[in-house]
Amino acid sequence: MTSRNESLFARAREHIPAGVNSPVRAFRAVGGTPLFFERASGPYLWDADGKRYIDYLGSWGPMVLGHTHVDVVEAVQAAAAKALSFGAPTESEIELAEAICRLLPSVEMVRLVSSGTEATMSAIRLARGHTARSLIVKFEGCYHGHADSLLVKAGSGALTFGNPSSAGVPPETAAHTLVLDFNNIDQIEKTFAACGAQIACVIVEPVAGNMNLVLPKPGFLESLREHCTRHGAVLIFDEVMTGFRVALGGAQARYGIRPDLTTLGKVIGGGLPVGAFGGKREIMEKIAPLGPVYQAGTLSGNPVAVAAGLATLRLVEEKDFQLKIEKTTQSLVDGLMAEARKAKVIFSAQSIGSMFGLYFRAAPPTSFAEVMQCDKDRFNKFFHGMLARGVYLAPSAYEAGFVSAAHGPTEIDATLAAAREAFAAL
Ligand code: KE4
Repeated sequence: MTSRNESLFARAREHIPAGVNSPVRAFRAVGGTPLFFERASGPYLWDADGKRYIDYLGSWGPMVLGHTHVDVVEAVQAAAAKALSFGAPTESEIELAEAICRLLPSVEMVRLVSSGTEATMSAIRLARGHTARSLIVKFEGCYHGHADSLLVKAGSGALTFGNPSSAGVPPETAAHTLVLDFNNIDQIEKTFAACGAQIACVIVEPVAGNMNLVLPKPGFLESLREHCTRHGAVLIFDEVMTGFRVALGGAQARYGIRPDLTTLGKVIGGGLPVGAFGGKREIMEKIAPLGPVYQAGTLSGNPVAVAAGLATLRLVEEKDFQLKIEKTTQSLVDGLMAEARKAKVIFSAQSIGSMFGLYFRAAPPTSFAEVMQCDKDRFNKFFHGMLARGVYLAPSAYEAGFVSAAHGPTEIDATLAAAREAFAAL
């Protein structure tokens, strides 16, 4: 009998490319039929066939509180009852800007947009306008959204489908993007020595989450800060995923590095479309209409989306929020490694804040090359083994996983029970 997921997928493919509005949702890397979800609550999702799953995707990061948190839903309902959109300034946008600047001291001024891609695209243009330079530096396997300049050896869906450098990006555009190896300090030194005076910016995921989870090696982020300062290049921390996830103040607080610009998304919208870019006042004042770098958006700072973001940040900054969610995430990772050991499966895992990485490799990878050594086929089998047992992981071996504040011992125990069987079946 055809499940509703299967019939919806067939219908979706009629009018939506591959049946999805974002490639990595299509299950093409892991195989099988993507689940169509109908509702969510706390740590749980229910699909079109009414089956319940423990959710470790959290909409790719935004749902740090868990789904449909009452405070967020009520804030959205109240905002929507007053207006859906003005296309004009509102007090709530000031409140969100003030919250971001308070929680991220490196951010003195911030502009709200509607996605992480808009945030990084705008930050890159701002860095180029501020420095009057064209070259940008990114790292292989890092994903910063789908702006042309950044779809060069990108991570996430681009990596998942083996087309890290997208078609449609003119060679002359890609030529301005230098791609280095994440965690390779020697390459940073050589690149800046060779063309430091032409580099507008370095954009980095301070903790990489789009080639699976890869942590920065000691000295890596420090080296970026030192070389950008010395050569007058803008250091952009893309914290769309890590912001309010790896620490309340983001990876920049955890690692004690002060970037010049920061990009945000996901959590600051609480599930609704909000992105942001911000940083040093002297740079941000180059943005139109104050300065010559143009950037705009019809729904930037949308009152309903901002209400969801504000309600989320209020809870995220509550005392012990980060500590509790970090402990839950660590217990998941420790438990999974214990189950893999019992099943004699070559597996490793790690977490930082409420992000985690699972690897069918003896030790967590520290570079893109080491990520490529992970056994992708085994991940895919494990993914489906967990899905069949009611646990929803990211449908790609090149994505990080996420725990929410709504996950507790019940969910962790159920997940480990499912993993015990899924490891045994590999
Ligand atoms: P969006 O345009 O998707 O809101 O943000 C782009 C982006 C920028 N920077 C980082 C570090 C990101 O992780 C992302 C988006 N993340 C992916 C998942 N790894 C979004 C999922 C998808 O593409 O559907």
